[in-house]
Amino acid sequence: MIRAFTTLTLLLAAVAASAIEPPAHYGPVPSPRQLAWHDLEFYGFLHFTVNTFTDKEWGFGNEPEAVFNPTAFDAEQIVGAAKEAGMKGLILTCKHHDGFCLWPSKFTAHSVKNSPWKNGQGDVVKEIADACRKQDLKFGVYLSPWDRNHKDYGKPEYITYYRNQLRELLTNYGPIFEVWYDGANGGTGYYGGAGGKRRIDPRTYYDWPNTTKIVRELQPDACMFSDAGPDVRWVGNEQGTAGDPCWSTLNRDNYVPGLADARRLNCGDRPGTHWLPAECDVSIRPGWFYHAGEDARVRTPKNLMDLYFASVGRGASLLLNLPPDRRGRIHENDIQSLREFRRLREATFAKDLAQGAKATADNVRGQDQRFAAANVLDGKRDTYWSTDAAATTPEIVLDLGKPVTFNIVRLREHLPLGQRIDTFALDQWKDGQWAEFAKGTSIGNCRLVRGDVTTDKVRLRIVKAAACPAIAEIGLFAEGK
Ligand code: FUL
Repeated sequence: MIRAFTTLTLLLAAVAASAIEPPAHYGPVPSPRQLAWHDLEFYGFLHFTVNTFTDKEWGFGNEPEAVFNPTAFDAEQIVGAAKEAGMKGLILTCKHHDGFCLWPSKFTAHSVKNSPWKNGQGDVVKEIADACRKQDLKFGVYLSPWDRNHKDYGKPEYITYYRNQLRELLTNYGPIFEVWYDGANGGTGYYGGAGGKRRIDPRTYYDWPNTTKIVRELQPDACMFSDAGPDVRWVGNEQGTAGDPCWSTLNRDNYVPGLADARRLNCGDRPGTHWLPAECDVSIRPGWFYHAGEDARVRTPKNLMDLYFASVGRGASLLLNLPPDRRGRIHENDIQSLREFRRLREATFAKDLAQGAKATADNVRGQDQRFAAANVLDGKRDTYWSTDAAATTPEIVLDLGKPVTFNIVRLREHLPLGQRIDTFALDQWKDGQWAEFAKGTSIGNCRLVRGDVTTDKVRLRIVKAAACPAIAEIGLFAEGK
């Protein structure tokens, strides 16, 4: 009898537990490829072409192939510098606006194959892609839609050329994590010797939907970047700073590559029609390409740290450009700054001071352990604290057990359920009562909040949310020195 009763109780409990569904998602949600991209957070750009040797930022398109001749090209050194900096991937300018190709494309003579470098036998794309694979970095490609060298730029034939080149890059160099479409286009150029100015309509000329299909077919896991995505959006400036707020959602249909409303891209749209997170592209030097005259103008580690807070810390990613020099290596000054930047990040984030705290919430979804408050402390992004559907302004307290000093709070939402929280506040327990020390808007993938605090209890209050929260992480850190 007792056994039957126990079995029945267990059965009922199991039924009740399984009846607690995870919250329904809110608004647009990330695709699996976007989720994988969100994990990267920090990766690099390599701007390298004839400009490196002509001291220009935008080549005209008439540069002789002979100018491309790095004296000591070393892909392992370039990739090693990125790896040592803690970058998770590298995107190479396989072809910039000048049209010179860093790989021996079958479709043009304007490439490394007609340069003196390695007697025309070299392939920069292959060497960088191979070194990335060897050093466990992801590899991405930049193929400028604007081509100031090609005779057909502005005509339909050029679109065929562009797609042929994209196919080469997407089939011959292994897995690609990101394809980067630059919005700059149309203007003066060499254009096969014809010269003059060519204007295109960025809304129609490139026929992006059909190019998207090619990328999806050849590299289904690759994210495509442009002013309008479709997977990752431009942040609207080249200073490395996302807006505050910076929503990961956008009314995408209002945009095409090359026709951007920079101010809106900086902040995103809420709720937005698409999941389209922002990427902050910025160079470690004033220019995108290497100029010896800028050797003393490399960003300082402290400045890079500020950029990290203004990009990754606002839910975007940081795409930091490292320009290889005329040797074909990353310059010593850049390496020094990157090393120190890495050291500062590690000194800051290696130790989560919230570890060991006790988390309690005023509401836990269905009282189910799967949605427990403690999930915010387990270091996993796929577990989260959530509440009953009606509890959209709950609070969660971390009891640290003793006074702890920190000046950074890291928050993460569980992205597969969408960006749910509009506004939050953070309180500390002080003199026998709660005192607010910070508040903010969007959270998304990551929100870094700065504020000097010493306390034994921290509270996160959800002030406004479109749906009950799903918080994956609350971390406390002390900025490294
Ligand atoms: C811009 C280009 O015009 C720059 O040269 C650089 O490549 C930067 C990343 O994007 O639009």
